[in-house]
Amino acid sequence: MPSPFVTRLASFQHEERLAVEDDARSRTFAELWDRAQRVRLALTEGAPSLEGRAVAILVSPGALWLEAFFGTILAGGVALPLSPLYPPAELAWFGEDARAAAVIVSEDQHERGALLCEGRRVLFAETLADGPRPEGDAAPLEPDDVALLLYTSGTTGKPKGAMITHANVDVQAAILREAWAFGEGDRLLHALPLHHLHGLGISLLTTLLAGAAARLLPRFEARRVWETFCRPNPPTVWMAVPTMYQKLFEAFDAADEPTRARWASGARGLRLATSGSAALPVTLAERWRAVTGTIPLERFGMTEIGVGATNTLDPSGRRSGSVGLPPRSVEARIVDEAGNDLERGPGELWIRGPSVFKGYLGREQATQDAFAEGRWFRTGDVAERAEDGYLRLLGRTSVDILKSGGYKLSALEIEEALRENAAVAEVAVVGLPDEAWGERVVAVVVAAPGRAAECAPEVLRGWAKERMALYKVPREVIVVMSLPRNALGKVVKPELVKAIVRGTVANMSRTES
Ligand code: MLC
Ligand code: AMP
Repeated sequence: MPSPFVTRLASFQHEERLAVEDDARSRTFAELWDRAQRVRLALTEGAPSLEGRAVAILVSPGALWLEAFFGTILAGGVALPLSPLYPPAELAWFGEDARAAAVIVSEDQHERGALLCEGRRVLFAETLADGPRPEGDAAPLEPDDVALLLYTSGTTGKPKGAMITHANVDVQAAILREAWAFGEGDRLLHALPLHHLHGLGISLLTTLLAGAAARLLPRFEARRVWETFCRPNPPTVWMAVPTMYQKLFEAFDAADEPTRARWASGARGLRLATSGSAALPVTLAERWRAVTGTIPLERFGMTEIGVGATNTLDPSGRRSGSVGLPPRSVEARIVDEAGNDLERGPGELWIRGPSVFKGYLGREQATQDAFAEGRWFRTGDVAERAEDGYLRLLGRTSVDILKSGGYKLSALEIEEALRENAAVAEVAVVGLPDEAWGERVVAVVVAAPGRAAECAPEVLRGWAKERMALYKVPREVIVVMSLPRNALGKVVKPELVKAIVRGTVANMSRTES
């Protein structure tokens, strides 16, 4: 059976409708298909297929990004989208872990990607589609072939590459197209990063595989988003993480009255505004209602499972503080620690369905551990179910998984990186509740003898910025004499969080960024 993802994309290949536009370029579906075919030839150099080899994509968001992405897919490659927010060494690590055979890079990212590019074929996004068009339509592909690799942080060490298949991509788009009534007339305003499922699968591919158009902004900027709501031919759909709503309201509050009235009127033109990746505070939902008349549609998802629950498209069925019901063909269970079903919970949420991923690349044990019998995926989220089935998320089973601005972060991964600094004798990374970011990453550090100066917040943050994605860098560093540990020597993180909130962490010097 051919790839349903490619078949769906191919069905739009003669459409002269707009598919994507950015600040510099626009492409119809026909142009996008034609250029992706040329990228395919550039990548395969005439071979029938890349045979599942990974292609790293380090390209700024826009039409060129999509050409590189679809070209990789049509070539039978596995797309590995990478973020320009990563420092060079981490980019290189992803390339190695995924065994990327080639890198597609945009000129503005070339310097950052130099280490990643070393020893690999390098193709420039700007000229990649300039060559001839190949014979035939695509490499031979099966539904179960891997289409993309999305790296996600877990409770152990380094991030893991989640393998998402052609069938996963296609069915996820179909489920959301149906649940959210996407049609060819829709126009998505897009400002999410493209190396995660929210920005790539849930918003961009759902839109394009519905035959609808996307406008990609180079980055999220609150004023720009409001203004884009108001332009001629305005967007019909907006998808965001809660922190974006927070930042939209900060800009709104800072604007003068006529501007606010104009922005509000633009936002009321959207037929759908969604929120996901982290809990949407009720206060933000209510502010959006005050401006537009409805609360955003909140839904729950995860890299490994796609969308696991969604509120209704009909605003009257939406419930603030709840993530709604599993969409068509997705099943949810709430279980206790022994894996027994609980009617209402709270307990761990398990998900099963056709959008659930294939496994973690090269990590068989982690893949096995992630699933319970019957291919139920253990989300690690704690949920409870209302009488009518609506799900509410209460937190995570692990204190070491944090969510900041919608990014999932591993406290252990950040600790490991900080421990490489010889001035850091001990470190515990925790998430503190934060109105704007959901959780704020805080590193509590014991300095090595005589090296406290190197652990001063701005010094340590500066050091960390060279080594981890900017959004992983602790926003706050607290230097203490010792960390609270239990009898087994394990840091008691809940105690630590409470002590920080109360301001009673012993002997500390504390500075915020
Ligand atoms: C930026 N910074 C962050 C951060 N984003 N720090 C912590 N957490 C974050 N999420 C840092 C910057 O590096 C900078 O550091 C400082 O904060 C100020 O940056 P900013 O300009 O105010 O932030 P901005 O660039 O506007 O970014 C905010 C944001 C971004 C909300 C737009 O975080 C974002 O795009 N989040 C989306 C994450 C996402 O897509 N998650 C989906 C995962 S998939 P300094 O030191 O320079 O001051 C998933 C499945 C599902 O979860 O269901 O959706
Ligand atoms: P990621 O691994 O980056 O895909 O993040 C997935 C995690 O984001 C989930 O396991 C949840 O913890 C969290 N998440 C996603 N959507 C929501 C939501 N609407 N409310 C609360 N948490 C969410």
